[in-house]
Amino acid sequence: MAMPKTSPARQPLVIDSAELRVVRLPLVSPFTIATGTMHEKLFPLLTLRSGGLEGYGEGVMDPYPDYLDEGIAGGMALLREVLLPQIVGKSFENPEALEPVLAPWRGFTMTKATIEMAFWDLWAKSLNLPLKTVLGGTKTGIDVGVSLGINPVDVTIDKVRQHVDLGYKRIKLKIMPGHDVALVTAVRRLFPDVHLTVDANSAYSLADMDVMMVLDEFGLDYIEQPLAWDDIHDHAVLQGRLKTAICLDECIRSVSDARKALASGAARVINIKAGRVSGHSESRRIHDLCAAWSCPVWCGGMLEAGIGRAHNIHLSALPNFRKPGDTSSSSRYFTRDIVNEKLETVNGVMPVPAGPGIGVTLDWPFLDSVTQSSERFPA
Ligand code: OSB
Ligand code: MG
Repeated sequence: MAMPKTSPARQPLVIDSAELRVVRLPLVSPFTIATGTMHEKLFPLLTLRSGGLEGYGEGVMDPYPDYLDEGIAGGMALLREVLLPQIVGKSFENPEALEPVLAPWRGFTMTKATIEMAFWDLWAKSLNLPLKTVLGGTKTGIDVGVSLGINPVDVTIDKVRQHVDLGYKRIKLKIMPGHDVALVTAVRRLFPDVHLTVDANSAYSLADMDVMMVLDEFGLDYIEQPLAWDDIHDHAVLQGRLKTAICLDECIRSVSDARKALASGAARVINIKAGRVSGHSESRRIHDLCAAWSCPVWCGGMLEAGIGRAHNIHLSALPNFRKPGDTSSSSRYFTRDIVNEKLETVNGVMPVPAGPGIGVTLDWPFLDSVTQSSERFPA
């Protein structure tokens, strides 16, 4: 794969200042997964400024550590007290040059991604190139599916029909114990040929082998993260018994996790969320490792607003993103988004925003109206 491992050298970019907000957006409808229900989207939004340019990053951590062991409060503290004071006023030649600032700290991969991705946007803008181009991607549109939250079976069936009719390229059903086999049976009966997957968000254990063996018979493209969020070993045991591929999400937070998963046979597909794996540089390393293992990847989502969504779209332009991602139309999540550009799919294809960096601009007056707190660096 002809992809630069180190980004081209250029004039160092000085980070003049930063602005860190917490933003609250209502969701069009509540989103239920095995770990709970989200009614609104609360997220950190970071702006890095250099000369006349701005780079944006959106944190994907939830208020509390229910998806992974990272929450907004802890991430904000690390950004405020440690990371932002270390980068504001300093210059960095390329995104890799940021890594020494981030690497000493254990975990906090979502917090690190917030800074790292904002810097990639800023850096691509300083080169006057689209983010996808500096990442090594060439697609002009990306295939996407939808992730349907847990609802009564009849409601889910209506949603499947609606999204199949809109041309979405894959349907992912959220499942949990007691809401699995009957749901998939009903959907498969009505949509025998649809590209179908399930996502359990770590709700099962090896003691649920009976359910897993039944799920193995539906021709699913993959079963996403059925077992514990931090247990690659048990997924290897399960994958050894299934015909259906396992796709890991929560278990993969670094290229080292991906190496362990591939080497142990714990997954045959990997979900990359840049916001979960410390940002674009690590995403690209996972992407390349998976390509070497002939393992397809796809880009997951965390109900991102326009900044995170635009980052995901650009990342998905890389060649080994070979399965439809979760980056569906913004209007499925929000009545009004924080960016001016519409991020909407046409027939299951999301156009990659043109222009430098992530190619979207903030709707500042609306953003101000949904900002819960704001801090500046230097103060
Ligand atoms: O497991 O992929 C997941 C949303 C929140 C937390 C975890 C997950 C999800 C989704 C929705 O599946 C993806 C999206 O539509 O952004
Ligand atoms: Mg998932």
